[in-house]
Amino acid sequence: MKKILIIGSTGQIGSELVMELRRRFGSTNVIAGYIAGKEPTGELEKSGPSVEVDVLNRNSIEKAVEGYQIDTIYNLAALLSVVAESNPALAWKVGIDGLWNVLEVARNYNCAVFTPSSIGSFGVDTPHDMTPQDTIQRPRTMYGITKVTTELLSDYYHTKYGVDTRSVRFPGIISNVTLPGGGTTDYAVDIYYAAVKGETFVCPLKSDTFLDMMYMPDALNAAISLLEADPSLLKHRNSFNVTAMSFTPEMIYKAIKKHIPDFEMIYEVDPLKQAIADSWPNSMDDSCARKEWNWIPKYDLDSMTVDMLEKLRAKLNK
Ligand code: AKB
Repeated sequence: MKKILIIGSTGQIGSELVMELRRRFGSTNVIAGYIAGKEPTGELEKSGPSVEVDVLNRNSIEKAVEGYQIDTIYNLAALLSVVAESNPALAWKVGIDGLWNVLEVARNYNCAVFTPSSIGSFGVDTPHDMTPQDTIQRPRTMYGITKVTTELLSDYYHTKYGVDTRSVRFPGIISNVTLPGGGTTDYAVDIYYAAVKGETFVCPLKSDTFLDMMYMPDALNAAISLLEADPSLLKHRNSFNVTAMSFTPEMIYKAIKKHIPDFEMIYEVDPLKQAIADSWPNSMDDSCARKEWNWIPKYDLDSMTVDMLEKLRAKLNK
């Protein structure tokens, strides 16, 4: 049976990934790693073991891996794109020094490692429509620079030391459980909260800005399926394009308005977010993931909207 450590378990992806892994692999086999001040609470805390792990402290990773006999690490410690631009030094430290610590421990203890990359690993010179799996990656944001480095370093540890590293380039992820913090694609989560609360949504991106997106159940499935995939079928490792839908603010607004006809949205474009979004793909080609490990998303914009509105109404008592 697998023994899995999730580093960054209380973040947007981590909080739901822990629960899904516990459902699939058994509660005691999935250890929620957290940093001081971000301890698990509620179901996350009650449903299984947790341990303090700081990616910047190699000993803490080693102690957890040794203590729980871990064979698989999901390394989710990172700053999102907008926050990374306001603190590039910290983004590098957590994203790359932290990854180096994780990879060293993985090399010594023979662990598989999943570290997500992002659509942020692409840049203005990348072909924006149906962005190919293997193409030019010259991001100009610190977030993007750390993501490209993540991909390269993870591949390096695989080819040089045989560490089983695997990764996907996540698009914007939409969920109704834990809010993202400081990303360019956060608007696509915030818009649902505003709609359910009956508020006018102030959109920080231009109406025609296309970005790839994915509903959380598909994102969790991508992370888990890739680590379960037969390694002999993987021609790529770090990192696979994966997407489920591509839409603009106007399109998501209209999808919500079908269910909440009074919903209103206005635009106040944030220049930093817009510049970041303009440098990212409009849509990615994820055919390699589909071919090499049978990646198939379940949700599109309309089915996600139905589920998001239902879950948020229950959560916010609306
Ligand atoms: C962000 O907007 O920073 C993230 C991402 C797409 O990587 N959600």
